[in-house]
Amino acid sequence: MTRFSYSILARDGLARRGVISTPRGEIRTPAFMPVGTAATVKAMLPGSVRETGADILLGNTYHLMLRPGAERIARLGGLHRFMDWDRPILTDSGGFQVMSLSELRKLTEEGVRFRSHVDGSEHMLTPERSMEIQRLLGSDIVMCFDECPALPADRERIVESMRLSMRWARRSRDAFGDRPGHALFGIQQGGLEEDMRGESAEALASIGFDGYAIGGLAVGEGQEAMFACLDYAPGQLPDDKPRYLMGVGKPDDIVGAVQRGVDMFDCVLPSRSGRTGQALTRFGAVNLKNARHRDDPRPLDPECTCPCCTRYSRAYLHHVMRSGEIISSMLLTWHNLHYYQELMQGLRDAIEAGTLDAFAEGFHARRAEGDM
Ligand code: PRF
Ligand code: ZN
Repeated sequence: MTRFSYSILARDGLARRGVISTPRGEIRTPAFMPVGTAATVKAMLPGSVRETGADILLGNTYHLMLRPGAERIARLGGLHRFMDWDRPILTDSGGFQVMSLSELRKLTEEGVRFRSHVDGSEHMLTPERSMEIQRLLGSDIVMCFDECPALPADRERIVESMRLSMRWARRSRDAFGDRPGHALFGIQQGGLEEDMRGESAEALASIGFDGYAIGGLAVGEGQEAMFACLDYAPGQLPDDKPRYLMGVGKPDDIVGAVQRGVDMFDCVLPSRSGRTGQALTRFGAVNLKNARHRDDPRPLDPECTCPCCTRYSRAYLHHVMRSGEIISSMLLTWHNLHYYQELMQGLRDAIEAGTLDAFAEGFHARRAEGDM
């Protein structure tokens, strides 16, 4: 059986072009993972998500444990079967979503007790329960149970929270056990404090994981502060394992993070903004609800090969968006995910060719020109 493995195929500066091998298929890195929170990438069939070029999806412990329940999904054959996606799935561990979505949270050494945002029922998540849920789902890449403080936060709060997350990382590792073909990723915390990021990286490396995430960023600090942290954080993590920047980000965040040595990303932006009429393109964001598109026969992006751009006019997209038609979400989500995957392919090709800086310059120049 294929074990979980990662190999670096090429480097350009700090950036890496690699491949993660799993029993469910390969993940080309740098990789973008579309978000399938509730066992669906909203408005897309799994086959369509694959057609955009996605190798792996992200699922959420928090949402699935509340509805329809991890044990139910396990009885129905696991998450891959349930949602009809047979390639790799990475699941987040729940702690981050508890903090942002649930009510009446109580954080202790043991874990976090909270009320469901769905029906108000009471639940407890611990590192052990999170590992069990992710096993029941059949996740290929399991994330450690961690805590992520919102920024700005006091240094003392950041330090205490990071150390708690490192104790939880140890418990996550112990509870996960040895599961060939499945991977467990540790999550670095430590806010914007370089020494705390360093302490966190050392704690994780000494436990030993199949990959390492950078958590606790994109939580209100802004791109400049995030990049300042990414100037050192990836380099503190083991070089020979994939590095995953959680919940990031906008296209320019991804380009900058790849240049700083990050290999994996996830973000709701392309799917969520598609549903609100925002298209992400080579020229930046385009709002299809804007009246300037009403009579425009041109495609959204004449160079894009997605079904939205090859078959429909801006006028049509404007009309279905304004009318609240379901196809508007389908088409714009398709385009946005296609754009993200094409960006990742461009980054991978540029790293292989040793032309990443020129690629990034061209990327920024086209966005500066703006929409046609
Ligand atoms: N931890 C976990 N999931 C996350 C984050 C984190 O810090 C973030 C922060 N951007 C997004 N998703 N477990
Ligand atoms: Zn398109």
